[in-house]
Amino acid sequence: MTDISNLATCMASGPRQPQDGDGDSSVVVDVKPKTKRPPLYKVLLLNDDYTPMEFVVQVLERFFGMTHAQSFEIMLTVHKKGVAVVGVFSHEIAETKVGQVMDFARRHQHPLQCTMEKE
Ligand code: TYC
Repeated sequence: MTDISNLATCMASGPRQPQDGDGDSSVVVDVKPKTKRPPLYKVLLLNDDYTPMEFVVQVLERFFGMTHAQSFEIMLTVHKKGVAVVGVFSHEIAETKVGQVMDFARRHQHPLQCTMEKE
């Protein structure tokens, strides 16, 4: 990083420093940018033998904003492969989605499982 906006000037002084006439010496050092993108989390839906397909489709429509056709497609992927990523979110949003799905499934007495993992 050599952008001038990312440089810091350190003032040093002492008997053995090279002099620039004003009694101090200056050293320009590179400073790392400190902004980092927040980590993202995949929300996963897991297959089971008991949750009705239409319930899973409803979950995907309701909590992940998918159309009926998209929801049906993802539901079938989970049914056939065992698991699918249904969205990628910040930690807080992913946690909220997982909680909403688990709560909705529990209230309807279905064993549907939803988890999250760091991308
Ligand atoms: N395997 C379920 C059935 O045959 C359907 C299902 C799909 C369940 C996706 C969970 O995440 C799931 N009724």
